[in-house]
Amino acid sequence: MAILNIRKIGDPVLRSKAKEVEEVTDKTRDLLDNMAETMYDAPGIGLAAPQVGILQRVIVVDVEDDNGLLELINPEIISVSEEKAIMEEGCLSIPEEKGHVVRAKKVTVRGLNRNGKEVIIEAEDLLARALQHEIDHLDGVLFVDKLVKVID
Ligand code: GNR
Ligand code: NI
Repeated sequence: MAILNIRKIGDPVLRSKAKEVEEVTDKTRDLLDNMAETMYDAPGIGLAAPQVGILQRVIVVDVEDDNGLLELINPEIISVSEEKAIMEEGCLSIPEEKGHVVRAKKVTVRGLNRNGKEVIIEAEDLLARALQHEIDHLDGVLFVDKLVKVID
């Protein structure tokens, strides 16, 4: 395993669209392992492959709930709640910056696990937040694109 270099804002890879993984292979599983190690080392609650310079649709998330480490390949949001939530976000690729973002409170995500098997994740609150944040990274979208003003 290896800790990968996390790309920072200004690096064009963070603004590029990641490609679908056509076949889940040992290389995909190596990437997942290295991404998880990098996320835990950072530490962070999620990481998307473009953040380590790899334009593939691969994410890892661990919000320290019962799901433990979630590894998703080609993740897609297949439904979102009408109910929204506002939360302060940060991003390992944008150190020092934090800001409030409005997102769906609940999402359903479909993707492939490390064995290439389809999985469906029903998520709310912090897990839903992290999944939406990571899936945005796959499309070159960063939380700073979505900031809202709050009156504190
Ligand atoms: O570690 C992270 N924390 C976080 C907090 C609120 C909303 C989203 C996140 S994701 C972030 C790690 C990261 O940058 N993933 O892309
Ligand atoms: Ni991020």
